[in-house]
Amino acid sequence: MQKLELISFKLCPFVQRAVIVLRHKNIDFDVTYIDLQNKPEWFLKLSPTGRTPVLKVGDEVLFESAVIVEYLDEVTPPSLHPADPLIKAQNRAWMEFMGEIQRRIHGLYTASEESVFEQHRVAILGDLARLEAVYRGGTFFNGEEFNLIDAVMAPLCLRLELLREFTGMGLLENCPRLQQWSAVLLEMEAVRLSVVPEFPGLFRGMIERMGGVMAARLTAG
Ligand SMILES: N[C@@H](CCC(=O)N[C@@H](CS)C(=O)NCC(=O)O)C(=O)O
Repeated sequence: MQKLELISFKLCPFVQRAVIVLRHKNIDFDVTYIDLQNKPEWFLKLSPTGRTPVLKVGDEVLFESAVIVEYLDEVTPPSLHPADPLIKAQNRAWMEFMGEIQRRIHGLYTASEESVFEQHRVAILGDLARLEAVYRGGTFFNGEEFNLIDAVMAPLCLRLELLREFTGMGLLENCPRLQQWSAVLLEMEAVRLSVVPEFPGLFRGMIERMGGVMAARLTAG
């Protein structure tokens, strides 16, 4: 396989998707961290969107985390997708949906007004309830095997868990099946090793720096 280099930002949930797949499939890769507040010139030349993740495959460039994880999965069979085309397509649709939830969670950190914060919170609760309703109830989303959709869910679970720890806000409170799924995912080695060890502190620091409604809810510690 060609040499892989992942361009990462330590707090990025979309990068984390790719790292989980890389780790789960034992794929060799190099990682280069950048600061998104201060994007290097070389990164802006490489990335059409100016966003992480970017995966360099030899001299070629891939961007968009969904495309990156699908590529990684395809070049390292067996696939982490379910074989049935309809279930696979449905999984992809829910993976997109998870990206939407992630964007709303970002909206929670950045909201500086209670009303905006509340709008995001209610929307997230609605989205999570929809996901709870379609969850088939095995160890993982499709049953007993870890699939790509589980890799995409894990970064969300990590953030929801840290928000619960740091602010007491339990967004999964009414979703027992998602809670169980989240606990399984967060225990997996590929997930634990998909962020830097100092991630919880960095995450808390990011919320503090935003200085919004979420920052005001951080409990001491
Ligand atoms: N749809 C993109 C989203 C990536 C994304 O939003 N990355 C964020 C960091 S988590 C970013 O690079 N933000 C910097 C910017 O938008 O300027 C993907 O799935 O890769």
